[in-house]
Amino acid sequence: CSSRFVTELRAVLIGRQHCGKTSVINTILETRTEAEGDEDVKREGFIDGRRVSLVETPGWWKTFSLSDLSNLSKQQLVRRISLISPGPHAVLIVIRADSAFTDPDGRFLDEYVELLGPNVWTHTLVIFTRGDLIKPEEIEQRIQVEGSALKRLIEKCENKYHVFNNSNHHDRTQVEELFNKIEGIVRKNNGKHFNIDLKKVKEVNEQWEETQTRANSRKSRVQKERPVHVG
Ligand SMILES: Nc1nc2c(ncn2[C@@H]2O[C@H](COP(=O)(O)OP(=O)(O)O)[C@@H](O)[C@H]2O)c(=O)[nH]1
Ligand SMILES: [Mg+2]
Repeated sequence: CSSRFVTELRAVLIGRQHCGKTSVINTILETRTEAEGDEDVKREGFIDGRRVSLVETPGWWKTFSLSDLSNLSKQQLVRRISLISPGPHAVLIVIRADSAFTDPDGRFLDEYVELLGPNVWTHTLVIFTRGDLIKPEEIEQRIQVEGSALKRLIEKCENKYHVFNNSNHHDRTQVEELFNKIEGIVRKNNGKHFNIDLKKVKEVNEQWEETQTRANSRKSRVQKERPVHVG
């Protein structure tokens, strides 16, 4: 296809816990990983002869409010995004098709996504998971509801969204269609990825290392101070 601007496609997935981020990566890469550890957050594969790198960012619980977003979760987000240096071509916002998207959900998501930078919205696309549990026209109708948080989100993403069914992970058409939409994002941005603010990443990494060092020295102090029982 003549619109192949880049030889490698990099994307990050953002969304609350259990919205289906890992499942989307599994469907795209035809894998079955369930691990949640840090070692599995970046995964790579080849699609249609092109390298694809995907990073899963930390999720949050439905009941989270903006004030719960600790500095630690912000650090984790930025650290994980930095795995996809020099920056993602697409930011995939994952939400469940079978549950309501409320005003607080929208406000939280806006703030979270904008931690990456105010210009991020030209790279975003919404993936609705659990497409198997709803009728396709239902999503269309919900997106059209005037003044709704969902309509606002989709508009911010310049009407780019895709409905996914991870329970039918053999359906490659849905993956091809998703990549056509991601291609659209790449074209619109003239092949340029979203620039990670490297200064911010460096700051976050330094803070992270400081926290780790402090935690480690606390741990070894506690171990030293623990009385040793002999016999
Ligand atoms: N029926 C159905 N279940 C899904 C779909 N996508 C994800 N799930 C289920 O939702 C749960 C959470 O998915 P997971 O990918 O672990 O979410 P994550 O926490 O965002 O990584 C798992 O039990 C998945 O099997 C889908 O498209 N259809
Ligand atoms: Mg996951």
